[in-house]
Amino acid sequence: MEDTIVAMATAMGEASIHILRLSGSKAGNIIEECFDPQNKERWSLHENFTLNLGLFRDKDRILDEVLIGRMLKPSSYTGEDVYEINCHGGPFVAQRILQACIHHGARFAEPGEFSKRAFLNGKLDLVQAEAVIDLISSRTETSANLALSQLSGGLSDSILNLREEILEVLAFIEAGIDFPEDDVESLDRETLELMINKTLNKSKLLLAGSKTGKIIRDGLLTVIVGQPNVGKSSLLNALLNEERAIVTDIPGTTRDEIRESVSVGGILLQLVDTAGICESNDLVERLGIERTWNALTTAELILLVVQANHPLTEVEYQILNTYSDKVLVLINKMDLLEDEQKVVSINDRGFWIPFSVFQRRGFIELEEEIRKRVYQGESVLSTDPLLSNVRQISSLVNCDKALKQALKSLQQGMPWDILSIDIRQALQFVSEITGHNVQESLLEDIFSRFCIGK
Ligand SMILES: Nc1nc2c(ncn2[C@@H]2O[C@H](COP(=O)(O)OP(=O)(O)OP(=O)(O)O)[C@@H](O)[C@H]2O)c(=O)[nH]1
Ligand SMILES: [Mg+2]
Repeated sequence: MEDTIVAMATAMGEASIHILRLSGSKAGNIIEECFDPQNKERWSLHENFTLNLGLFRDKDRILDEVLIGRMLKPSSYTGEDVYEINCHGGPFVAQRILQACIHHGARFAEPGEFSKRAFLNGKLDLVQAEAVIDLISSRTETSANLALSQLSGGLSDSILNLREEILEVLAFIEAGIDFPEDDVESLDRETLELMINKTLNKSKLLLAGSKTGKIIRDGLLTVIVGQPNVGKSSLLNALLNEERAIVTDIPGTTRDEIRESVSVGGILLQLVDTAGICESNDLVERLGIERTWNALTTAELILLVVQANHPLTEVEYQILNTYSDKVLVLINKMDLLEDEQKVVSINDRGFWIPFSVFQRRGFIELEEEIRKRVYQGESVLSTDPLLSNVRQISSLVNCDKALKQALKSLQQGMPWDILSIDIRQALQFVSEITGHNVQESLLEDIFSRFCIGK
């Protein structure tokens, strides 16, 4: 019999209420021993999903007046009998109730143990369980929506669908293995090739969407770069809507990296403002510039700020040429131009936006361009079920590799039992995503990242 577990589900500290969660076969007994319901008659009906007012006591000592939610198996979150005790806020009251539950036979829950039980009891798969953590930690509306859509099972369905198709391929191969190689009709080979290609198309689509999903979940590492004094820190401040970085008309104002995150068009940008790139004899400034160059290599998006009334410099060309596919050029200080035709020419070496921090010009275009890049034109929709979790993506990559290997083996005329090895591997990898086939150590690893009480 599983232990009965208890934990605070709300964060410690003073609050209007705290919620404790109790789950397991003894949960009902513990509550019976500690709870005096106000409406005894209704309580004794054992109705599911009810809230009940009463006193919580440890033997003769009354600890608090509480509201108890009763959620009985199998329809509760964990699939076991669950009671949620809403007590008055304040860590002292909650601690006393927690201790009373322990005295009466519960034990402290490990981090994520409620969700782990939900998984083991088939209430959630791993995609949904990991969506729970993402939902709790999401910081933009888009990432919350993505986590919620994963929680509701849309993504799991797509993965299960792929798994079903791989199972069909395996069944087809295994039926073929029963016959000597020569008897296998070439028609069968063609059918098999079609079947494998169909699974590959599915995994390709899911992988394409996962690039967007990962950015929605983790944000886009965005480095603001340019020569001194072009308005990089002004841009950072404008995006953040606060005077975060020092702005002056003295070149070389920013010397160290400044990191902040902000949502632009629903996409979380992990912004890095950097020291302006130039030749410098100042040691501190030189070290700052070195950091700027390093930041460019890891950036997922580079906002190259250039000045409208200056021609492009060698350094700016260098950045454009080296990182062309991740650079977006903002031609700042357009307000200084008398004649807009004089805008610097950058010869189509990337996308550029006429910009002015002072006039708040170009911000909408910037937002649109970022969204366009993240959503890969419109080939990925924000409503698609997207993979976003690194673990899940890496399992899908491995599944995709195994499928490609199977296709190659087939085309090279390998015997079918060799093919079945590749397909079995693909099946193992796709099963890991939802948790159809996982090792205990992976589960421990996943659920230990949850908070206590979840
Ligand atoms: N006219 C005009 N001036 C601007 C604009 N944006 C910024 N500036 C001014 O340009 C000067 C430099 O701005 P910063 O934001 O400090 O420039 P920076 O690129 O961070 O400079 P460093 O940190 O020295 O590399 C300041 O005086 C700003 O007020 C703009 O859109 N138009
Ligand atoms: Mg600056």
